[in-house]
Amino acid sequence: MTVTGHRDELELAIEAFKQWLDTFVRLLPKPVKEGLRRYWAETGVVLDDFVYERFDAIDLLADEDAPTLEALERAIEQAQVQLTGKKSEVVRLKSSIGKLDPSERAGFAKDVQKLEKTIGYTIDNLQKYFRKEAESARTERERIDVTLPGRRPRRGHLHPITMLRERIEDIFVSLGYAIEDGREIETDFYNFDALNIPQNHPARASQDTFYTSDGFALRSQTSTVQIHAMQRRGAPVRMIAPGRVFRRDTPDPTHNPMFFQVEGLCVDRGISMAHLKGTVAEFLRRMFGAQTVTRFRPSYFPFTEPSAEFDFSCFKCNGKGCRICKNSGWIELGGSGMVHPNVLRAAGVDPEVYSGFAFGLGIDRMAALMYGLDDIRLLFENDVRFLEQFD
Ligand code: FA5
Repeated sequence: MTVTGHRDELELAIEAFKQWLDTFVRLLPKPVKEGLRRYWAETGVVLDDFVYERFDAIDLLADEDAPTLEALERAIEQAQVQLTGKKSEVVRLKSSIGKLDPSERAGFAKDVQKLEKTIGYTIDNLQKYFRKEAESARTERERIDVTLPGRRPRRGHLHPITMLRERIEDIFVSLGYAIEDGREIETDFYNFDALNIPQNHPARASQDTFYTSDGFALRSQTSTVQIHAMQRRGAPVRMIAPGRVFRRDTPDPTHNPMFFQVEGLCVDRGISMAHLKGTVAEFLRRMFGAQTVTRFRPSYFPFTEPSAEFDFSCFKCNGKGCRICKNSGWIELGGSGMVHPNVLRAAGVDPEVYSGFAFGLGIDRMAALMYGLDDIRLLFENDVRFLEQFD
């Protein structure tokens, strides 16, 4: 076999290496090129002339477009594999030496070795430099400047419903009420029977109440806690129970299938409707100001007798009529009444000895009114841009 074809291939391999160098050097910003030259001078590295020539070439890239030191480091690693790795042209040429004419073998082998050495040495020295530079850039980036002001963690705040719930709790605690925590999943006994809701009452239907697959109800009102509280504490008892309730209501600006209520219960000897009215009126005065007026309207709830719904004079216009109270001067807030004797009995309290009042109100609609929201669904969309306005 003649050496001519092999010589051509060797030339091509040299050309490929020079081309790689060309492309690589063009990526280098001026300060990096200068840094490299200084580094070679300091460490006494001497490279082939054609390497230096390329470093004198024009800068094609603006400094700000230059790749990062890490990217250059990676590019050199790739070149190392490509130009000197197992599948490289140099290795292929080396393995073909044996097939050559013995007279030409030694000379060709010398030239291939020279190329291998040149590539290896150049790449090795480039690699050393970029490793060192990338490493010190990393250290510089990660250095902690203790004189810099700290990065403040973004402070969150309570959800508007939680803020309102806590205000309500504070008022009732100051009136001597305990806070009860109820269950969200209930048996029919607590959700309906004990609350004097008859078997055929529409609230029991699955169109109105959510049921778990094994027949438990998601409580549709916090009134269920009245029963738990009386069973647990007996009489007398004074408690409020804030919590989540669930109804199969289609979402709209004033309805959500999940919302918050606060239940209130006071059972003792001689409790009358006057205590109910006094308590609710005092709560609303503390909530909305001393000028707040409360009114009660006859109503019906299976678990209270008599029952009443209560409204308070609009906190915005003081009863004159405005957009918030829809010009009526009043805002509806919740239901109330004297605890039905059947309810007391179901919870193990003797209605001959004790009487009590109860009330329940929805917090979501109250929050919407207070914060001027025209849609209570906003409260559950969890959009931070909305929520962060309530700080
Ligand atoms: C009740 O739930 C009774 N348990 C209240 C009660 C307690 C009466 C104790 C007597 C004694 P009502 O269904 O009206 O009542 O609901 C009370 C409040 O919940 C309403 O005034 C309203 O503010 C709120 N509410 C009702 N449905 C929804 C809904 N889908 N989305 C948001 N709020 C609602």
